[in-house]
Amino acid sequence: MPYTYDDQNVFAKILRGEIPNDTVLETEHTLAFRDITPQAPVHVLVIPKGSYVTYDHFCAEASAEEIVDFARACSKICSDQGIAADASPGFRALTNAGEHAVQEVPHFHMHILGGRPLGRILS
Ligand code: D5M
Repeated sequence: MPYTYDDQNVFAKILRGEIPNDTVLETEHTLAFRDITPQAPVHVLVIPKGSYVTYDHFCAEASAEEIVDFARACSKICSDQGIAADASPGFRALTNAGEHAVQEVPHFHMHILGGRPLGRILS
């Protein structure tokens, strides 16, 4: 199934500066901001600036430069937020893709959560 990007989604509006956000990191290809309904003391959403719907869409079509920029941004956020696994009890990074995962916002985003025990999620 082709990926169809809806440029009216809330993260597209954030990227265009149409609605505010609580930015924690911005790079050439990536923006990270605090989730509006945080599920943990640290809950950051990391998004590519490009128009990708899901993780698999991003990995299939983004350039290597975009992918490395995104991955390094995730790592830096963990360090900056004090949840990197080498210096703390760690974090969770997860992404919801599509209907079965109940993806609410159709612009690829990685949730980074930490600052409390997070339990098990695989079911
Ligand atoms: O998660 C989508 C996430 O996006 C959810 O945790 C709320 C968050 N959200 C929605 N609108 C905003 C704004 N305006 N700022 C910050 N965070 C927001 P999903 O994985 O798609 O279910």
